[in-house]
Amino acid sequence: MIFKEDTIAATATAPGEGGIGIIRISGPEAFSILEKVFIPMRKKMSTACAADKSDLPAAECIENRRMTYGHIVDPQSSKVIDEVMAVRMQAPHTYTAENVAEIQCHGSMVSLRNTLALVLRNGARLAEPGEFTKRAFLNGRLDLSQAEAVIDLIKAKTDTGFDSAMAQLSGDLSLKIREIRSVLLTLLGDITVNIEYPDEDIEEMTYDKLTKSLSQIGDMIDILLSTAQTGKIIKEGLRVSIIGKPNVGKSSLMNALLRENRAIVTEIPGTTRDIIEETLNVRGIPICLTDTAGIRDTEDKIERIGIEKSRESLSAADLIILVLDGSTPLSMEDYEITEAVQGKPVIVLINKEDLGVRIDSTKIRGMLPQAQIVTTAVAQGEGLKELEDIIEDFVYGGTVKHANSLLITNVRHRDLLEKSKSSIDDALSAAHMGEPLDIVEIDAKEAYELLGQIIGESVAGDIIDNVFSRFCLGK
Ligand SMILES: Nc1nc2c(ncn2[C@@H]2O[C@H](COP(=O)(O)OP(=O)(O)OP(=O)(O)O)[C@@H](O)[C@H]2O)c(=O)[nH]1
Ligand SMILES: [Mg+2]
Repeated sequence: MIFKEDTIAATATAPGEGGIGIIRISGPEAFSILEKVFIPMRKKMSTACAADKSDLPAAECIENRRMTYGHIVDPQSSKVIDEVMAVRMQAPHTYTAENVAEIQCHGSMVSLRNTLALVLRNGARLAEPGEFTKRAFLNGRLDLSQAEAVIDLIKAKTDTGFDSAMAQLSGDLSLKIREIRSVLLTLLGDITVNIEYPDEDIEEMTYDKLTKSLSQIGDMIDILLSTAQTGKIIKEGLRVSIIGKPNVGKSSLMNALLRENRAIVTEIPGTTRDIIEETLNVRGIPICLTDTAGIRDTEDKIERIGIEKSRESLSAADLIILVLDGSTPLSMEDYEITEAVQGKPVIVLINKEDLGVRIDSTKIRGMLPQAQIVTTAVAQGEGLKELEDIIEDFVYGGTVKHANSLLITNVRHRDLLEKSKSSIDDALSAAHMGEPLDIVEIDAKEAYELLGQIIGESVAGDIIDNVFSRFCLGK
């Protein structure tokens, strides 16, 4: 890990036009660079620049953490680049824990480009993606899992995703990891004392105590891991595919869930011939919803290609909604599709309830024991709430929602938790077999190291570089 003590700068706002655009500068030269390129409106300055002190260096007219009005001026050509507000923030109480200056320009690409170029010409280096947050980590203001939460926060698509990232940023995950590590550390200490000083008058480490303590640690890791499936869905979205034979109401369902007329709906079987994909938010769960062509035997070349795509979408889905026309008895086509979803997570919709139900749900339950069954009339908006309840239940797996918004959403964290759990399991089976303490100790130590990597203790430089390379510029 190379930590260069230089001064970095970048545009912190998203590229494009906007009301304002911000240039951020961090490092030892941040203030002196600001002083070179920014001329505050001194005449209007009051207390900070008392009496007639117009000879004062610009920086002294800019109070710490106070927005100051002025102009960005090229010191070489004296050309005015933009009219701005600037602020300087004294280390260590800043985002990076270094001296930070920020310039609020007009949100024009030209102004931002020219201001940044000027800042770079006057001593700053262009920041790498994520470098500001990386400095916050290297300066000890955030641990690694908190720094990673910043990316998730920026990229969150739903309130739930945002809440979970906020929980991680505020240190909830770090706290849990430190808690597990401290229990483990106590155990490691007991083991060491028993190995090194067996004759001393100390509490003996029995195998019973050892296995109890290891199981307790394993359970703590498992509780965190149990949120990983939900966490993945909250972060990446749930892929839901609507399938069924033609004319059962698949596109009507998509439109009803989206609350807009996205897909064409007609009484003609075979209306949808291609895959239609849309993203939506069901109670904070990001969903990638696919409406497909009705599956049936057909001579139509285009429809056949569409049906092939329907089958592909079916195998890629996390959850399938199988729609049936409840007003007619099950047909051969329904049986075939039911066969295709065997063993997969599926919700069966018995639709068109308003026309009378002629499908026996016990028959469906017999064919698809894993399925949840809902009766709906999607054209009338009937049964949608129940459907959303089932989707929500599927994602949260019946576990208490919101009580603890901390979810394992990061693959790196999940990976390390799984590895540390398996080391604890190894230690546990060694203990069960009555292996010598130092054998148990090796695996327990391994778990301690792995958990440390989640929060960035005992972590190699290349992993850190990898984490921060995924940030956007200016963050
Ligand atoms: N009575 C009643 N009609 C419905 C209901 N849902 C859909 N329909 C009607 O059923 C017909 C077919 O609906 P679509 O949503 O196009 O069906 P689809 O499954 O997408 O059909 P394909 O795209 O051809 O596979 C339309 O005339 C809808 O208005 C319902 O709950 N009740
Ligand atoms: Mg359709």
